[in-house]
Amino acid sequence: MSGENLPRLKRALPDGTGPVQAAAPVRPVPRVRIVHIGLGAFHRSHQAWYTQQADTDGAWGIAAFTVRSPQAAQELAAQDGLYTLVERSANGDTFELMSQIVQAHDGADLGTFRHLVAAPTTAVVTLTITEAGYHLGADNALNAEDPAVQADIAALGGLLSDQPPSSAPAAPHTPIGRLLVGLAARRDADAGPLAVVSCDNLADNAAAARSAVLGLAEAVQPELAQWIGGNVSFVGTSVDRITPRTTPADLAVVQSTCGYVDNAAVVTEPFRSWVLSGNFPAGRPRWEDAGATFVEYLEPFENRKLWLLNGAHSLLSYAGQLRGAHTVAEALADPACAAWVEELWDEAERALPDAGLDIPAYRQALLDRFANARIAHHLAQIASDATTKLRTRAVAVLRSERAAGRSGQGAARMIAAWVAFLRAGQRPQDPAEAAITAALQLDGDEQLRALLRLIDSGLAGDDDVVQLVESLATGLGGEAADFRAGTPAAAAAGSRQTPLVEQPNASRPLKGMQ
Ligand code: CS2
Repeated sequence: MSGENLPRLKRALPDGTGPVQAAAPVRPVPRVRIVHIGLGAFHRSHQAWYTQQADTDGAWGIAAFTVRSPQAAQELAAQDGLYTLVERSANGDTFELMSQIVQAHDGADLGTFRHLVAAPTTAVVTLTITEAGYHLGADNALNAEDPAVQADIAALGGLLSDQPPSSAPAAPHTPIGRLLVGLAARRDADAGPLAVVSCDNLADNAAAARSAVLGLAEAVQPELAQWIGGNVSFVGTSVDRITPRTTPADLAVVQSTCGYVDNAAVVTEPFRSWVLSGNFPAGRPRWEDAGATFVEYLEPFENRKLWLLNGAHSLLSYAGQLRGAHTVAEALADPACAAWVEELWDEAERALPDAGLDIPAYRQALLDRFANARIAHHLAQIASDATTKLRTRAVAVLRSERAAGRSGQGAARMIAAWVAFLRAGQRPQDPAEAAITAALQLDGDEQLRALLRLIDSGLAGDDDVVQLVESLATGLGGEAADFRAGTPAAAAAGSRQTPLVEQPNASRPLKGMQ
């Protein structure tokens, strides 16, 4: 179906006339009270979904900004913010028209961003800017050596200065840099306090957001840091909903089922969870009406999710690809990968408190979610930003096991799989890309220590950990070599995958990774 003659998604005009309204009636457009940074698929399947369910009065519209490419904003703006959410279970799909995002903007549109954050009606800023988007170092402080941070400090110095500029000031490019411009405008407008809600997979993401924002503000304008300290409530959250990148085949399914063209549709699993902790000084939607939970102590919930779900994802991503799998479901069907996940989960479970977490049920639910082969969650998508992800997903479990006198092999294998993946010539996107390249020029022990240092300096200095990771990485590297030699380890172990690492040339990227 070409779609040429099908209607486009558009909101109807208030009198019911005007552009084509291509689906179920759209509710009146809520005014903007939430500004979001990071207009990816996950925001559209998670926070936008919760807000739409909770906002029965139409009081909590979202204005969403992209971070890098403006494409998602352009596609969504062309549809008046409307898109279809496809909930894909193991048995079938359901389709829901989403209308909570009422404005979609290019993140480079700082004028609009500043105006919206400074509006007294705006009460909440939500973030899905990825782990790497905070530009924190291994010590969880703003990484002032990061060139993107340095460029933003220079740009913000000009932009926020009281002195008339001698030339047009440069604009910040990092999401935190842009957020700072918005917060400065809110201070200048005397628009009052608001909440900044991190929805990224970082341990204590409220503290991470606070550290990044205050670190940058201190470097640029200490009075702004002071204002933020007294007026911005950093709310922590644990967010969960597996949402792979939308494919052309997904868009075709929406088109043929719904009878309209939707270039911004999102496919997600039925499961969702949102646990929040913190204050909302200017109010918030009743997200609890949509199933979100508010807790005093977030840590056990976020660790359960980060160590079990995200930890298994990272382990499967590198080990699974080395063994020829493409997706999470494929990797989990490989008995060796499945056993490594269980080993990691046993370690993580020992590091988590017993009370109120029902880990056995959580583990079983994860196995069911991962096995949903109708959700094609590509391992290559998960592989990016390893240095920030592994810091959150592996280090605490490894430390906890070692403190108890055990090896921590399950968590160490996650790190070792990344090392073997790099040694096999793969280069997933990473904020520490230059340092990874430099580390890989080194040999043996020095190389491994340099790589470990990018995740956690303590690991790099622990001889036993270095030895353990080396022996695990060497084993996993052998499996990659088996693939190249045509004897896939996973196939030999009874899995049905086709090998992904298929070229003897180690510097060639994996298929589908560019
Ligand atoms: C994944 C997450 O890409 C990744 O690193 O582990 O995006 C994961 O799918 C979500 O956190 C699920 O809630």
